[in-house]
Amino acid sequence: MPDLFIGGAWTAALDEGTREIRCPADGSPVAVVDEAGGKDTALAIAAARHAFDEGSWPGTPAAERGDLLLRVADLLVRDKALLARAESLDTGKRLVESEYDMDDIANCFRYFGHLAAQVGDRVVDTGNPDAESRVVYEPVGVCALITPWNYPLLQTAWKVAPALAAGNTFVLKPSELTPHSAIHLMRLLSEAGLPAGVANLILGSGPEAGAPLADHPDVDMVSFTGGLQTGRRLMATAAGTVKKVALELGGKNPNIVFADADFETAVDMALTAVFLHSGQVCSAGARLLVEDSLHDRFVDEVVRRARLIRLGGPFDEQAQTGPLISAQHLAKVEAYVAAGLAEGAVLRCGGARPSGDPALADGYFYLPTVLDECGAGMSVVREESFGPVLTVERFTDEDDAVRLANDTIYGLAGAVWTSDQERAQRVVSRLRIGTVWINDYHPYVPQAEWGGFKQSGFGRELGPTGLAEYQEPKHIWRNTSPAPQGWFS
Ligand code: TXE
Repeated sequence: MPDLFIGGAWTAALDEGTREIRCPADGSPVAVVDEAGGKDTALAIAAARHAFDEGSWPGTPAAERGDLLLRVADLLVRDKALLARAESLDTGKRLVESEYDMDDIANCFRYFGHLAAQVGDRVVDTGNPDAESRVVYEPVGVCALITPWNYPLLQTAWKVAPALAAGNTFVLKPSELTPHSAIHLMRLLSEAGLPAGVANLILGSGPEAGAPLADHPDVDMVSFTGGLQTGRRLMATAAGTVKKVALELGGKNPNIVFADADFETAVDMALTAVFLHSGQVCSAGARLLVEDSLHDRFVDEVVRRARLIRLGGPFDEQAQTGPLISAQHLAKVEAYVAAGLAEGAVLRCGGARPSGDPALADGYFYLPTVLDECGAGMSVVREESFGPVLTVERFTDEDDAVRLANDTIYGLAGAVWTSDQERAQRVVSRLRIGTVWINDYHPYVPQAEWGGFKQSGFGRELGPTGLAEYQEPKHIWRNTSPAPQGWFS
């Protein structure tokens, strides 16, 4: 069966292009999927435009749209095992992590399903007895949703669920490396009763299948999660037609540990912060900032435990984390570590591909790596390596910690570890980042906004603002006693 989904029909690429997907954990073939080009993307945009301009979905009562999302949530739960397996084969991620993701994805659909019905008109008090004024929230139109490979269906759900809740139609372009959960989502949306043309799926490379989405005059909005360079390019392209743009471009997230932090928990979570999913997490705590007096003891323990982390494929139940997504990405991570060492960082552990375990030989594995004595000027500190690489910097006091934490072009997430709650609040209020954890790392809920300050992007996903991204407010004024004003008489 073909893999592109356009106007409610499964279709192959016009030029018959295909791509082979291989599992990053061992290189084994997963499937061959259709690979769209620009002409396929144009067809998908036309289908979404038609469904928006002529179809019933934008005018469907919000509560009914919400009910459909709740049905999708139930279908996601029903197909959790199948979806988790597909996602693990595409990403190499441990099956158990994919299973957690599927629960989060169903919750995301459930959250926006309920929220859809709660957003009503806003009556404005004008102080004028002869006027009624209200603001209604309409869908933006045709949305291009471009998503990455690290949390394929999760990132997709954060866009698809609010876009549908608000009454939009869309063209989804997932990462060319991880298409399978998106394909299955299209099936579930149809099964739940979504009208043809509302959801369209294009598979293919960014430059070929994705770029036309930012350019096309019939697309009203682009929501993108991915790398900074691609985000900059998309934003520049979208300017040509003044599209609405939302960007989530990753981070270089500080994990700040004061000497009075709970040692055991802070060490444990410093590992989770950076090594979860081998660092391929936009909010990864890749910059460890440790108070000087705690530095040696803390880093020794982090290094001791990092050496014990077991790597393995999706179905290895002993594995604690998996491979990187591709050979190209592995090479990028290696280059960052090499640059860090050349610039004076001290390698405490890792810094190499694993050797000696035949089960890892054909995958894109990289050992958990700790680089100590790093400085803010190093490229491995400033740029997103997006791998299992922890850089360590020391700080002297609160001001120094805040200065180092904010010394980055990014501003997505970060954490503060201290037993002094007043200090925690002071530091949090000075951090220029979108999500801050106090004595924790990584939790998020669909009810709370997610997104970045500075070059981590703009716009928010999740929470009420995550729905508002996909709405256009329209002010309607009604003069209840029309009469000439005589301004020009
Ligand atoms: O991302 P790209 P890549 C960061 C991370 C990583 C780097 C590059 O640092 O090493 O980005 O990863 C589509 N027009 N993040 O190359 O290229 C592409 O097909 C339209 C952070 O994988 O940004 C895919 O669907 N679309 C991040 C999506 O953009 C284009 C998650 C993301 O790919 C396009 C992933 C174009 N011209 C990587 N070029 C996060 N924020 O979580 C590419 N794409």
